[in-house]
Amino acid sequence: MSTARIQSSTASALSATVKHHLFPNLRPPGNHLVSRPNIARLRTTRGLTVAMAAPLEVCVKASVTTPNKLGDCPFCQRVLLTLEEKHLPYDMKLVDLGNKPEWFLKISPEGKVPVIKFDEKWVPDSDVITQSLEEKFPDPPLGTPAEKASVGSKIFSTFIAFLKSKDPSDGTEQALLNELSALNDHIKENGHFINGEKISAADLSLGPKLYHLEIALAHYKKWSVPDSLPHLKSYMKTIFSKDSFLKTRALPEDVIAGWRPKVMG
Ligand SMILES: N[C@@H](CCC(=O)N[C@@H](CS)C(=O)NCC(=O)O)C(=O)O
Repeated sequence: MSTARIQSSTASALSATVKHHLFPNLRPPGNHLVSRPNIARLRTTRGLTVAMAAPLEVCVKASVTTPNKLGDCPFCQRVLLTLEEKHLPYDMKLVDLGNKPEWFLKISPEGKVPVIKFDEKWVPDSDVITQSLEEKFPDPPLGTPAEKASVGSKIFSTFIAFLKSKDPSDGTEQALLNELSALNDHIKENGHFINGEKISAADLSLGPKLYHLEIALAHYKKWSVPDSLPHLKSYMKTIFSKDSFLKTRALPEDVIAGWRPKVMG
């Protein structure tokens, strides 16, 4: 890896690397599943040479409201959250989905984000990407046990149906409330997160979707999660205030702009 490339890595990449260096129990990225370890050497300003993971390149949606900001794709945030929670350095490439550049369509023929580069190959789809990250970089483990992996999985589709609905008596609000209520009960019984005390992949998938739900329904429907679901409310607050979430969340104005076509449609 060239010095220029190392210098182009983000501050977040460096700080994540330093975390690895300071906490040796956090295994550095790269294990037997990685054919070419993603490791480089970095000479720090103090003259120390430390092992540094080469940042993983990841293409994500760009903001439509503010230049050089991350956009409102919940699948991209899911991948970024996974990278953050695993303390992996990454190099984010913002893609204007309204005017997709040629280089992007070459690596993502379907024109979708997120895509990530593993071993010189670009891989799409947040399900596939997060699963691969778990296999390649198992520490800290983020897997959700199979029996809990689908908790909350109908929330996004019921949220979209309610958001698009123009008929208050079509049952879409109740369908969403039923799903939210089931999640509230699950959190009440299981702990702070879907799999108990520790955050896991299911939370990292659901968190960005709940963030979209909160912003879009407040804006377009003047609707908010009822006080009768306190465990869900505190679950959302806990996830939304995590450093990893604050660092990777979309701007509320982008979330609002992103859902406008669906609401108007
Ligand atoms: N199943 C995919 C969905 C990805 C997806 O739908 N991404 C949207 C942005 S949120 C996209 O790239 N859309 C293409 C476009 O808007 O042209 C995943 O989980 O990664």
